[in-house]
Amino acid sequence: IPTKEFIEKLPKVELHLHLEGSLEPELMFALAKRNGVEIPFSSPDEVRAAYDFHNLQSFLDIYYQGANVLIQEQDFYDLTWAYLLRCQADNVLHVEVFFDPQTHTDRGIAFDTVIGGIHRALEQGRAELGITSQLILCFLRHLDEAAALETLEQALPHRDKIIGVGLDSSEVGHPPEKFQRVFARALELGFLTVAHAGEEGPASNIHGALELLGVTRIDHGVRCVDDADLVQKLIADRTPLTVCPLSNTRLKVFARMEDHNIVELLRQGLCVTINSDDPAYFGGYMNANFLAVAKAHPMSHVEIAQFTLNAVEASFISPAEKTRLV
Ligand code: ES4
Ligand code: ZN
Repeated sequence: IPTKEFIEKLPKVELHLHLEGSLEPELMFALAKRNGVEIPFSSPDEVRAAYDFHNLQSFLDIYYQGANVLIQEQDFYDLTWAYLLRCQADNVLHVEVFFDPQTHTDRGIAFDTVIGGIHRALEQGRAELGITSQLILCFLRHLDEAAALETLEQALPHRDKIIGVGLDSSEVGHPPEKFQRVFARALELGFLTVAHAGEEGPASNIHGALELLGVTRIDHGVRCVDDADLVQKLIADRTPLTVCPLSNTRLKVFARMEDHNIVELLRQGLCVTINSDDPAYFGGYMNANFLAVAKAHPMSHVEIAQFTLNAVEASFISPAEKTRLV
């Protein structure tokens, strides 16, 4: 049985991480003070105590509230840099990270401020830590498609910094078909596409994301098991699923890690990967997610390493760059 040391030393690639979800309570407090933003907590521990979620929406409400402390370009830099240092600690060599511009532009923060700080930290991570990265812009699916189209327009001056677009926030009630036009436009512009699907929503959202949004990767996707034909198609096409184990147990997608289907999906031949989603809110970065899965599901060393091989296969890096990682 693989040891903690094996998991810690295993090279890793993270493909499902919301930068706003890496905001640790300590940094939230420091930024609230620096920016004069009121937060309804008196200590970082009090913030942590409030992280008791019963579903996706109860988390999202607190996650959007936490993001209110991010105001200046330096704040977005500090957030991203802190995440990259955690990547270094967990032996994560490459990351493809999400950001939610609408969470900030809707509060009057300029798109340029958000991406400026994030990009500066990612470049420093490449130069000083040797961590390569890509940036994925996510549209908030609880907002309308016109707002997503407007956000895509704001991204165009930064086309060179963004590899793709994604879809996140409340899945139930906001299916992929709502965003068909904005994804078609993004594809025309040469962006890759991904979408959260089959996290809390039905397997039909996975099908919809693939057929209507042209996605090359599914974020979460664990509810694919409700549709046997879909599972066969995902296996045949090697469609990657970016699964987030601690997120899924914290948000009650699965009651216990022992009930999680990730290892079963791996053994069926799906291209499943392990990711941390919103690590500051769900209790762990990459190593913690690997360890939680390995503890609940005895696996061989080869099976655990397969999660990394799958992530390299699923990543948006060039074939030449992939050889650096494997
Ligand atoms: C998210 Cl776990 C999750 N699901 C959907 N949208 C999100 N945004 C941030 N975390
Ligand atoms: Zn997510």
